[in-house]
Amino acid sequence: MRKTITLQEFIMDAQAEFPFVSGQLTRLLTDLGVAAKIVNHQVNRAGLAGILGEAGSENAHNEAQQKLDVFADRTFMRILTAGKSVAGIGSEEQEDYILCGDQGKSGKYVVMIDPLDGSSNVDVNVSIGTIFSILRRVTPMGEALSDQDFLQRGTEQVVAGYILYGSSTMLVYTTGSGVNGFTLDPAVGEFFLSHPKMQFPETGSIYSINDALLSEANPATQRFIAGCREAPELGFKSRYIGSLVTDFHRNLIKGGIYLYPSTKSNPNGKLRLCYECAPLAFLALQAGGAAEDDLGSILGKLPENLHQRSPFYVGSVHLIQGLRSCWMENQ
Ligand code: AHM
Ligand code: MG
Repeated sequence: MRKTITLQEFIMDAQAEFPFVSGQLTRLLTDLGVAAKIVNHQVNRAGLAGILGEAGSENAHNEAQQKLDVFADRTFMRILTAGKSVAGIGSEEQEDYILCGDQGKSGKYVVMIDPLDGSSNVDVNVSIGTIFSILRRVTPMGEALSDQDFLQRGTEQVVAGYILYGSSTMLVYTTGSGVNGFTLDPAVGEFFLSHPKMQFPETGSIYSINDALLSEANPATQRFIAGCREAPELGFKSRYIGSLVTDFHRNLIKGGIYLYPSTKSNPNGKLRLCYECAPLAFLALQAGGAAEDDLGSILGKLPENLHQRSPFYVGSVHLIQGLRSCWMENQ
């Protein structure tokens, strides 16, 4: 019988390979797994919130009922700040970054997080996700954190991952040596390794884009999508859920490309560099895929502010190369 490996065992085994590490990262990854289970529980009963909530305003613990994205944000904040290994957190839900403990003077790591991505899909029961990125602090321990701890290039990520609240709940992450996926068994409340060493197929037949943006999108994107459509022999399919984690995860397994382009009215696209693009780009590269913005590498991009937006193209390497050729033709 195949041995099942839990997320916790996997994290501990990885730490054992590096006996010099302090264990703070292990603790942090474990905390993310715990927070994921709590948020998952709440996501699963989202449809009942209006039925089971007291007059829609209070839950069973006499706490005000929160929108799910606020709930997710607070849950990750609470668990990560309690863990001692995190010095600061940047969240898509918060205007400014949060310093943990004493001005973020201790704790080796900084977490960037989109607590509930695609939350407009909650009301219609469509899969949603959490995206996270872990950076090493650059300010010396003992000093208060500053902007530069949060505004780091994607290449500096120590860990990137996502949680997909779908027909199954999965946690997928990389520490820079491959990508592994874990599926939550709701009966035992444990994540089990289900997708070891995930790899983007080199090519694929899926393109994912919000079609309504196309007439406004940059010419390279228009040309690439026209190429997919005008060659039926290539068998392209359009698949767009509008929930980034879900679209990314499907393309990772089946092969495909996701595009959120620059447009005339939004030259920086929509997605956030630190919480969405950089972590998924790091995962993509670790899984043998590719990720770019309009100009090329997205991981080398130094964020100027916490909530900076960026055009984003991610997926199978051949498809990203195809898109790049369309950019070249435009020059
Ligand atoms: P959010 O962080 O406000 O949820 O927005 C991000 C989401 C992504 O999950 C998704 O891919 C994209 O926005 C969809 O945008 P659009 O509706 O413009 O296609
Ligand atoms: Mg988001």
